[in-house]
Parts: sequence; C-alpha cells; structure tokens
Amino acid sequence: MEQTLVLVKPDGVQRGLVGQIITRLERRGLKLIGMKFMQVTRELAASHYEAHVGKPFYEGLVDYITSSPVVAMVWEGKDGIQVVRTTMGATNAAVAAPGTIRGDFAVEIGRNLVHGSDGPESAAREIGLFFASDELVNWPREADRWIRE
Ligand code: IDP
Ligand code: MG
Repeated sequence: MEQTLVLVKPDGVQRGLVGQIITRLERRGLKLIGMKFMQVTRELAASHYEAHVGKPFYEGLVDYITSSPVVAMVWEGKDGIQVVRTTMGATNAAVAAPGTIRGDFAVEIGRNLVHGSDGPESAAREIGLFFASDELVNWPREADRWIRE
C-alpha cells in the first residue's frame, strides 16, 4: 500500500472546499489514515517545497501556503500516489480536466487548491514533515473488498 501527503491549501480552506475535496478522495476509494488542521510556518514551507527553491514562483508559493490554515492529510491505497494525482488534476488548473478537483474548482496554477506527493520518496519525506508516526492510524476498512479485487 502506498501512502501520500495531501494538503487542502489555503484557498481550499478559505473557499469552503475542504469537505468537497475530502469527499472526492473518499469516494475514489482511498483510505484516510491521518488528518490535521494547521498553520504552515515558513520553515515548514521551505522544507516541503525545497525542490522549488530558486524557481521564479518560489517566494510566492511560500507566501501562498503560509497565508492561511491548511488541512494536512495522509491517504493510503494501492497506487495511492497516482490515484491522488489523477483525482487532483493537472498542476495548471486552467488546463486541468473537468472531473478533477482542480479542473472543477480552480482556474490557475497559483491557486490550485491541493497538494499531492509526486512519488514514493517525496511522499515519505513529506509525511514525515507533517506527521509524527503516532498520528497515523492503521485501521481495517470493511469496504475494502468492494473497492479492490
Ligand atoms: P504539483 O503541486 O502539481 O505537484 P509542482 O510542480 O510540484 O506541482 O509545483 C508545486 C506548486 O507550486 C504547484 O501546485 C503550484 O501551487 C505552484 N506552482 C508551480 N508552478 C507555478 C507557476 O508557474 N506559477 C505559480 N505557481 C506555481
Ligand atoms: Mg509537486
């Protein structure tokens, strides 16, 4: 099973889209194993977005993610990283497919509502930044046999 970090970014919280974003991930069949409502500090933002240091949008990105609270979550599932990313849609919301979170609720790259880890290594690193291991819950879900063969 893969675990992945998902953030509802400040625009998602401010716009009242937390519930709809969680609903889409639940409905897809992913399993929630950790969740917190929190303010991202500039220090945490710098660690989380270290791969983007030096890019033209970096300072604006740190301002954005620290501007207001976020909902941080860990979701689990087979191919969970890819399943989350296809549910989120393309980074640039202007071209994200309808039916995706970004394609249905957002219009530009700088206000694209959600974060999802992009690979197993970044997922492990990002989960470690946002959650202590005892904040993740290992629980059996009865519906699993109706979601996967
Ligand atoms: P991802 O969130 O789809 O994985 P990344 O390329 O990892 O996309 O970029 C991280 C975040 O940085 C994006 O979600 C978006 O918020 C922001 N970002 C990326 N490129 C741009 C840009 O060209 N202008 C403004 N913000 C950007
Ligand atoms: Mg990314």
